[in-house]
Amino acid sequence: LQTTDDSFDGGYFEEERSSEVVNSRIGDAADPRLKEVLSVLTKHLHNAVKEIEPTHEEWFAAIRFLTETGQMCSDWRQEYILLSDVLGVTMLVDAINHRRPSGATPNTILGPFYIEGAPEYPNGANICLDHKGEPTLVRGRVTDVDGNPVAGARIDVWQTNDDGFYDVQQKEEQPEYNLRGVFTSDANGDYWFQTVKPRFYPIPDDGPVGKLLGDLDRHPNRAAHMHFIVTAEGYDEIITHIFTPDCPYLKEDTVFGVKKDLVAEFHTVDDPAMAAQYGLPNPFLLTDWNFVLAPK
Ligand code: MBD
Ligand code: FE
Repeated sequence: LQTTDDSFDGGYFEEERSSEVVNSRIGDAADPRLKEVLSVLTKHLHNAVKEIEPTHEEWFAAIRFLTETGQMCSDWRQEYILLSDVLGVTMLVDAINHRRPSGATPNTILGPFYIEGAPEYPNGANICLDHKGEPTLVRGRVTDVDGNPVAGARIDVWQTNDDGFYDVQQKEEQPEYNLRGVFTSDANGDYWFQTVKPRFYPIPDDGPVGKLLGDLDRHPNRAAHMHFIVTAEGYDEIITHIFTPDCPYLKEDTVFGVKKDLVAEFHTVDDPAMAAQYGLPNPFLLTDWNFVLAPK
């Protein structure tokens, strides 16, 4: 066997061309997209290792971190999504996939706390079932990019309670489906509901990703937000948030989810007649918020 022959290519490991050696093993029957993905990943991973020059111990620590990240740290959560979130990759993937026409409501991060099957309510209902926090009326219109109302849009909303926890994080303390609900825009495209002003809170930081943030001297806080998924027949699904304008973490959201166009206003309204009309205490907070849907 003439293994020193120049025509024998790709077989031997050489530091200088290490990723090429690895990538040359990919066979003709491989799916072309998989081949592209793995070739690029291998190239950049090898370049990173060449730049970092890890010791064996450091490389093993990296593998241990990734292994821990994949363990279930509660009955429903492992931490790869959170890792992607805090490294900004989730927002980058979203940006690449949702370059919407200007004027349409931008997307932001979905997060780990969405659950399907929240109660469907008539407009005006109060999603805050534990009665803690500052009462807030959220109201607005769903339109297309030309400003025409979109009737029958489905508005799925969820947020933390006034202590900064989602219902699923506190199954003992909070009523089921606390601060979750599904509303439908009326014939004019209008929707409205009652909730409480969201507060900033730390992403779950008891696992490997929280430890990494600590080691990096990064805080774990998300800017205060309300989540929405807005869908309507024929339009691009919107997965988004609204943010409060006065949150100290607005400019340093730990998962990079804040966009300028998603910061709402929360006005104090002192108007007994309006409060009575909506069944709110007086005074209350008012957030006017429209959703603009782009065609599919
Ligand atoms: C959240 O509530 C959230 O919205 C995201 C994106 C990540 C962690 C917790
Ligand atoms: Fe969230």
